[in-house]
Amino acid sequence: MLELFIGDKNYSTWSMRPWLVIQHFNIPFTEHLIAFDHFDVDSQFKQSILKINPTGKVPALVDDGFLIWDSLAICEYLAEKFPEKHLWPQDLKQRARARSMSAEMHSSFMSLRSCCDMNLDADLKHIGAQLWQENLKLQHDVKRIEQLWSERPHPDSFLCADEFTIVDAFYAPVVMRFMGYGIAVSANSQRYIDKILAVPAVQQWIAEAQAEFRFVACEEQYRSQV
Ligand SMILES: N[C@@H](CCC(=O)N[C@@H](CS)C(=O)NCC(=O)O)C(=O)O
Repeated sequence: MLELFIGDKNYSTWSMRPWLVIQHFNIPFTEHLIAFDHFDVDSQFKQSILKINPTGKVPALVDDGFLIWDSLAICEYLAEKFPEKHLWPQDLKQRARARSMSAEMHSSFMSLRSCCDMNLDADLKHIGAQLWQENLKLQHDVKRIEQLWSERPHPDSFLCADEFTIVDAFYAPVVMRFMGYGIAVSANSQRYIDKILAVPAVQQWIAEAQAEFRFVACEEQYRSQV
């Protein structure tokens, strides 16, 4: 039995990625949401997740007692466990490209990640406009992402295949950030954004984030209590 441990859907981008994959590909799993309070060692969150994952982070996947941690390793494990579901693109080169892009997401875009936290509940367009003026590194991150998105096989395809694959799950939280902070993108990028927003698993994540929303101060750079 697969058990996926995640954080608050409003904030947790790393949880969102494997959750979208497991949900989109209809893989049976049990979800355990470990609510964020803060990330100090004495937090409720740490007390709970440390019993499952010694890194003290989400996401974590437990398969009949066997732990897999880190979003990318979890997606790789699912791809190997369910080869018939084609979680990566079937074309060799597109598969390599999808892995390159996922790894780049995993290790880059520090400005976007640090100043534009995902916050599905918040409209932060005024903050986004200000950040855009002041932060050249943010502009650089967005430009690189738009370049990657523009190189998809067809304007109407997902990033590396006609179908949604792991790499799209890796960039879905970027779509959420662009929307929340009102980052203006090209018509071609907007086409990809619309495609991601039409994926039922993405819609479900957003709806559940809204339904379960809790204000978590340490995840809110730009808002005080709502
Ligand atoms: N590289 C890890 C990052 C995991 C991560 O940073 N998760 C955040 C939640 S989105 C977390 O658990 N933070 C707790 C902390 O930093 O103490 C992955 O891809 O899974």
